[in-house]
Amino acid sequence: MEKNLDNVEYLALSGGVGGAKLVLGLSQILAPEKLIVVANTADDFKHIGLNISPDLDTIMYTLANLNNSELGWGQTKETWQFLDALGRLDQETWFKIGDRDLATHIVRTTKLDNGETLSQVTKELCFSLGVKHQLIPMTNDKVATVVHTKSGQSIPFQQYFVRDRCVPKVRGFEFQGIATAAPSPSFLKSLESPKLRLIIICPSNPYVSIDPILRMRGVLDLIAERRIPVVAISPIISGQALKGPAAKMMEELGELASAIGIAKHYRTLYRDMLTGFIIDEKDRRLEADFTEMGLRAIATNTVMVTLQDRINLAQEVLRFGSRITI
Ligand code: FO1
Repeated sequence: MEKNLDNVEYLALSGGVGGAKLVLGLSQILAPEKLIVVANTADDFKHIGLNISPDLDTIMYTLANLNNSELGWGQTKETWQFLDALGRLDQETWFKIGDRDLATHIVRTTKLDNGETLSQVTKELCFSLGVKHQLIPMTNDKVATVVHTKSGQSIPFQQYFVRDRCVPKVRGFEFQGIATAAPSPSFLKSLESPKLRLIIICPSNPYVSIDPILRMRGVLDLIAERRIPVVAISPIISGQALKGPAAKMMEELGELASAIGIAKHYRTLYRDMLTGFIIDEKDRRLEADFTEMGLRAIATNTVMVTLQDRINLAQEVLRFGSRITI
């Protein structure tokens, strides 16, 4: 844990797998009261009667040391008896819910049905699993990503992502409910906290993981008012996403599939919000292009294979953030 007792907070905005890796690194060097993690919930959906929150769960399992490192999602030491039984009952099994993971969805669904908010439920689940750092859903309201494809279809996100394996070519995204969704109270509190020192945009998919968080009512204005550094880490290395469809989406949307393309995306949508950008050392030659854009960028290893890689990147992010003056 960080030794100095500075009264500061760090806010990390994250999607699932890639973001969770950096969040784990941050959690190793920041005390629980100093790190607030806000997760995308636009991937959430109702499936076979259950409320599923994939990004919240991926981060929660990662912080609880329960995540399935092979799959990237779900729990470790998972078994699939429930899914097999579901198949025998002629139900859809494209979305794989493991036996251990099932418990989480049942508890969440029951508590939500009993009138608790997603924030409350997440806090209770985290407490039960021994997660000390603050994990918060971006909103307690329903926001649902719909993928508009080039063939004219509109597909709910998980069907596009899991069932259709991201094969359909994308034309754009819609976040149903975003116009009326309120950021969750703890998210707002964190954005307004005088202790907030740095906002970290995790190496998550900008289109479907980070955009929903930033596009909720008031979020961008609150960030602008704070005048604190906002540092993003590129999820694209040498034109490729380490995991997931970000690079494919960029090509299909006619954007440059590179770290520069990611920065341009954030710049176009969010004006001057971004103050610093971290790229992988393999993209070091792009540093000059960032300078030309008027954006401070540093290159470092962003491929997080080991726990030490996650901690090193987290340290680099905090160091870089502390050097940026607004
Ligand atoms: N991703 C898959 O690719 N296939 C699955 O069957 C699958 C099941 C699943 C179950 C629970 C959960 O919390 C996540 C799950 N994911 C699965 C991951 C998830 O749907 C995506 O990675 C995210 O929505 C994208 O961030």
